[in-house]
Amino acid sequence: MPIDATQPYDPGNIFAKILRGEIPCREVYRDDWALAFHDINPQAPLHILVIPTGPYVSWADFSANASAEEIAGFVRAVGDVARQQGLVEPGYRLLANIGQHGHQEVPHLHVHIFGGRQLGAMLP
Ligand code: DGP
Repeated sequence: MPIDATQPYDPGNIFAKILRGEIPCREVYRDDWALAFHDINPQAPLHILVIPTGPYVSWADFSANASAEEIAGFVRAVGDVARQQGLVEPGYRLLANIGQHGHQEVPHLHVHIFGGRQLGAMLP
């Protein structure tokens, strides 16, 4: 079920539990600003989720309320993960589902990284 992205942050959400180490994940990257791990239901040969370490529901929440340092650190981490995974060439796709119309299911901001094969043209 897609979430209402205007809800207050729920510290019991599944990605908050992963951040706290209460639920395991296949981690590929962690720093002060971001955690990256393999998606449990991969839609491409490489499907990684990158989440900010801070408590942000959505892009609107993050962009309005995170510090410039958090935003820069998160954006840099997404690029670093793609680079570390060898995706810069031949390329990859970033996707963030936000709120009900975006079909966001987990109420902690996350960016999907898809790669490892030729992806199709993106349709809404
Ligand atoms: P969405 O909110 O629609 O952008 O997608 C959420 C993604 O999170 C979906 O691709 C599946 C993934 N996911 C959900 N629960 C878990 C989990 O417990 N572990 C991992 N690794 N991924 C999860």
